[in-house]
Amino acid sequence: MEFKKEFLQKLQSAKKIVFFTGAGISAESGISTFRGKDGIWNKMKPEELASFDAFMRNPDLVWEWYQHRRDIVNKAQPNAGHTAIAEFEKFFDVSVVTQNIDNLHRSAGSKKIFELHGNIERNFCINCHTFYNSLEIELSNTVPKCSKCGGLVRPDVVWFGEMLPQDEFSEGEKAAEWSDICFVVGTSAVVYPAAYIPMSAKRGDSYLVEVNIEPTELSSYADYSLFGKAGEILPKILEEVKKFKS
Ligand code: BJW
Ligand code: ZN
Repeated sequence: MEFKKEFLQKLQSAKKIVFFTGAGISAESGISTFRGKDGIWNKMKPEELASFDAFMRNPDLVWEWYQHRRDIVNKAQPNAGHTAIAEFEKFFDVSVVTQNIDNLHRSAGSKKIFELHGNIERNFCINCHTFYNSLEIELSNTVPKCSKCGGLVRPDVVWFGEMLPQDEFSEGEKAAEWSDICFVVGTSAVVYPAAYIPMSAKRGDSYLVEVNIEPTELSSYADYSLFGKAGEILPKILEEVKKFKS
C-alpha cells in the first residue's frame, strides 16, 4: 500500500496522536455497527432502544438487547486494528477517544482511553445511582433490581438526549486539539457531540486522517482519506512508522 508523501512526513514529525474511533473498528471483531450495510439499526430504530424513554417504556426489552450485546462483546477479541493502535504507544504519545462501549481498546493494551459513550460492563441504579459491574448483578434477560433500593438497573452507556461524561469529553477534546495527527477510524461521524472531536483536532491544526470502508460526513473535511478495513490499513501505517523509528 502506497501512502501519500505529505502523510508520511506528518507521521515522521508527529509527537502526539489521537485515534477517534467508532463501531467500525470493532466490526472485524464480530461486533455489528449501528449504521451502514450490516448496521443493527437497519432492523431496529435507535429511539426505540437507545433512549431513557425507551427504557422506561419497556425496561426488559432494552435490558435484553444490552444483555445480547454483552454476550457478543464478552466473546470478542481485539483485532489487528485495535492492536496496531496499542502498538503506536511505543512510538508516540497516544490518546484513544472512543465512542465504543466494548472495552476492546483496553483489552488490546491501549492506556490512555477516553470513553465518550460509557461502558457496557458498568451498570447503575436509576434511583440511588449505586454502580454495579456486570459480575455483581445477576445477568438475566429481565432487568435487574438494585439490591439497596429496588430501583431499575440500567447499563452505564450514553443514550440519545443524555449528556456525555464531561471529563472524558473535555479531555478527549483537549487531546484532539493538541494532537499532531488525528485518525478518525470506523465512525460515520453523525452523532454529536462526539463528532465535534475531529473538528477540535482541525481547530488545533492537527492533520486529519480518515480510515473507513466508505466515504462519510467527514471525508470532505479530512486531509487524507484511506478507504479500506481498519484491521488492514492501521497495521500498514504502523509498518511505515517502524521503518523510520527503528
Ligand atoms: C468500518 C469497518 C471496518 C464498518 N473498518 N470502518 C448537535 C449537537 C449536540 C447534539 C446533537 C446535535 N444534533 C443532534 C443531536 C442529538 C443527538 C445526535 O447526535 N443525533 C444524531 C444521530 C442526529 N445526540 C445526543 O442525543 C447525545 N447527547 C446530547 O446531545 O446531549 C446533550 C443534550 C442533553 C439533554 C438535552 C439536550 C441535549 C448523545 C448521543 C449518544 C449516542 N449513543 C449511542 C448508543 C450508545 C450505547 C450503545 O452502544 O447502545 O452511541 S448511538 C450509537 O451511535 C452509539 C455510537 O457510539 C454512536 C456513533 O456510531 P458510530 O460509532 O459512528 O457507528 P456507525 O455504525 O454509525 O458507523 C460505523 C462506521 O464504520 C461506518 O462509517 C462504516 O462505514 C465503518 N466501518 N466496518 C473501517 N472494518
Ligand atoms: Zn438503588
